[in-house]
This record gives sequence, C-alpha cells and structure tokens, in this order.
Amino acid sequence: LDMIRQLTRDFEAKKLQLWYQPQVDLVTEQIVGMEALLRWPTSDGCFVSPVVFVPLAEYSGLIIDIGIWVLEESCRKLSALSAQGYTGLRMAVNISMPQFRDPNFIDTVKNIITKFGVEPDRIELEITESVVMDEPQIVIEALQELKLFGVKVAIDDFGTGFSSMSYLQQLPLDRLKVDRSFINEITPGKSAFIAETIVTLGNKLGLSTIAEGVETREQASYMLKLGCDEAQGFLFAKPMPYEQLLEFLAAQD
Ligand code: G
Ligand code: G
Ligand code: MN
Ligand code: NA
Repeated sequence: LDMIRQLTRDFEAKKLQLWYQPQVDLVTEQIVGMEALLRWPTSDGCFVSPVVFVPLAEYSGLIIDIGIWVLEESCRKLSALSAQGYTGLRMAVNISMPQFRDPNFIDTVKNIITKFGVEPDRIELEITESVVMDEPQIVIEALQELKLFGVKVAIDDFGTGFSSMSYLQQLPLDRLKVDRSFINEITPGKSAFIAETIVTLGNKLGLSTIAEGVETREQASYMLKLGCDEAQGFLFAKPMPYEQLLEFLAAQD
C-alpha cells in the first residue's frame, strides 16, 4: 500500500520515465521500431522493475492514467522523430487489462494519436494472452475498432499464457512476439521447436513475427533462418532513454 502511495506521488510529480528498446529487421539489422518501457527511478539511483510496480498500478487503477501518459509520451516522441527525418519508425506500447475496461479507452487512444499528428499505423498496441483471456469480448471489440482506426496489434510473450487458438482467428492481429524463454536455449531442443512453430504459425496466418530477448549472434541467425522478421534484445540494444535513442539512430545512419 505504501508503495502504491509512493508510485502515485512519483507519477504525479512526473518522475516516471519512458525508455525505448529498438526493434530491428533481422535481414538488414536496421532499426524499424521500438518498444516503450516504463522506468520508475528510486532516490538511490536504481529502478523499481515494472514487473513489480505495473501490477500495483493495475490493482490500484493508476494504470489508466499512467497508460494515457505512456501513449502521449510515445506519440510525442514519434512526432519529434518524424521532425528529425525518422518518419517510418513504429512504436510498440504495452496495454493492461484495466485500460480495456475503461469506457473511454478507445476514444482516448484515437484522440491522443490524432492530437500528436501521428500516423495510426505507427502505433502498435501490445497485449498479452492473459489480457485476451480475461475478458475476450471487451478486448476483441476494442481492438477491432482501433484496428479500423489504423493502429497495429501485437501479442506479447506469445506462447507463455493460456490462450485458445480460436482467439487468433477473432483478434485483428498484425504480429506475434515470440517470448524470450523460447529464444534462450536456441540449440536444438524443445524451446527451439516451439520458437520454430510460432514463427511458422505467424507466417501461415500472414502475421509478422518478432523474437524477444535475442542476446547472441547464434540466436539471431537461428531466428532469421526460421523466417522470423524482426528481433529485439540486448544483442542489438537495451532499453534506453530518448536522448540515447537519438544517438543510436544517428550512429546507424
Ligand atoms: O522493461 P522490462 O523488461 O523490465 O519490462 C517488464 C514488463 O513490464 C514488460 O514486459 C511489460 O509487461 C511491463 N511494462 C513495461 N512498460 C509498460 C507499460 O508502459 N505499460 C504496461 N502495461 N506494462 C509495461
Ligand atoms: O513487454 P515485455 O515484458 O516483453 O518487455 C520486455 C522486457 O524484456 C523488458 O523488461 C526488457 O528490459 C527485457 N529484455 C529486452 N531484451 C532483453 C534481452 O535480450 N535479454 C533479457 N534477459 N531481457 C531483455
Ligand atoms: Mn512488451
Ligand atoms: Na515479453
């Protein structure tokens, strides 16, 4: 409870940060987009992990306001990147279940994207399988409407949740994110077979695929060989503040 109070205070004092992790095309290894990731700095120079504080924000309802800020900040940065000539980059934003339950969610998303003059197809909403299974009807309907508006939709941590394959049919999906647990032990074995099956499934359904948590050359070339489109992981770049992202982009030009 104390932590929720502290989080609320720090959010209101604008102390939360948004960091960005590049996503690269596996063939060219050029950056094609990034994922926006929350960071909560502590007074001693460390960070509280989102794995710890995002559930608290969900439980307390604070995630509604935080989520609005994350989307605004993401759109603000996309707009700034466009002004610098980076007009084609995509931004992936994580969405929690309570945000879908917010009756204003759909309008809020549309309004923010419009306000910042961002092309809707440059925003990708990331949802986990547990979000889909929690209240399928609400999530499917919201995503269908937002899809009509033009945003992209990705399933995060694919293969780790308990989801029904039938939702792959009902959800207006663009991308599967292969969970990092399947990339970890990429030597022939169960993980590698699962990674291969997810990429094949994505390809057959006409969805893009991205490998998460790629840390080694071997993992990158293995995923490329499987036909995976993109990758995100420490091999290419860690999550970083916006100023550092600009340097990363400039170094690549
Ligand atoms: O950056 P890190 O890998 O520590 O993030 C861990 C998890 O925290 C992510 O996988 C994601 O589920 C969650 N997370 C990070 N940023 C956000 C955010 O802006 N919104 C939501 N809902 N979850 C986030
Ligand atoms: O949304 P999601 O929980 O998938 O967020 C991705 C998380 O994975 C972030 O917390 C990010 O810091 C982390 N991450 C990104 N790339 C790597 C990687 O190559 N290795 C490991 N161990 N973690 C990573
Ligand atoms: Mn994610
Ligand atoms: Na993930």
